[in-house]
Amino acid sequence: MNFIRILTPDSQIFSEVSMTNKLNHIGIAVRSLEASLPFYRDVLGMAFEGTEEVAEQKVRVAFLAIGESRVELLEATGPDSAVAKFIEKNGEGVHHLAYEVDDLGAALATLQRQGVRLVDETPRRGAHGTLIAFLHPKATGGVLTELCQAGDP
Ligand code: CMX
Repeated sequence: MNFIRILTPDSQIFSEVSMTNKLNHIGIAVRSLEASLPFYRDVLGMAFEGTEEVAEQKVRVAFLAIGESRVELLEATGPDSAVAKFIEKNGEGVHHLAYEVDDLGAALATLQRQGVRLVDETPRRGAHGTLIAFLHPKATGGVLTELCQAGDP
């Protein structure tokens, strides 16, 4: 369990359980996995871990390891995919940041108590058997934020 120290406006310090201490991955929206992969794998030299379709999210993803984190390339599988809409509006680029949590259900309950606007109020299935949930970018300073809980090994 991780603890953080919080300094309140009246300078009182207290500890609270921190929700995460790890950036799990950076999601990057791309038009084509095949076209984008060579830059990350061959130019930057990241370890390519494979591709997977996440039907529930209407994306095909490719993971590349970078230290303890990953880059997740996201390709839409249909015009109604969130990634297709994002690319139509913004072009290719950084789509979301994903932080790892131990207990996603508990994390979502905490955020709801704090009034944080969620896209997903309950965990959904992500890549690699993970459980995932998104926080709305309007609640996070414009950065689409994902929380993810590791799947069974
Ligand atoms: N980052 C930051 N802002 C974003 C965003 C993103 N990735 N996607 C949308 N937005 C912003 C839009 O720019 C728009 O802002 P304005 O109102 O200021 O123009 C606002 O959010 C609403 O966007 P929209 O295009 O009208 O789209 P929707 O409201 O229909 O959906 C969102 C937005 C975030 C709720 C939706 O994209 C979503 O549910 N995302 C989570 C699921 C997802 O992204 N899945 C793909 C990845 C899956 C994976 O990693 O496995």
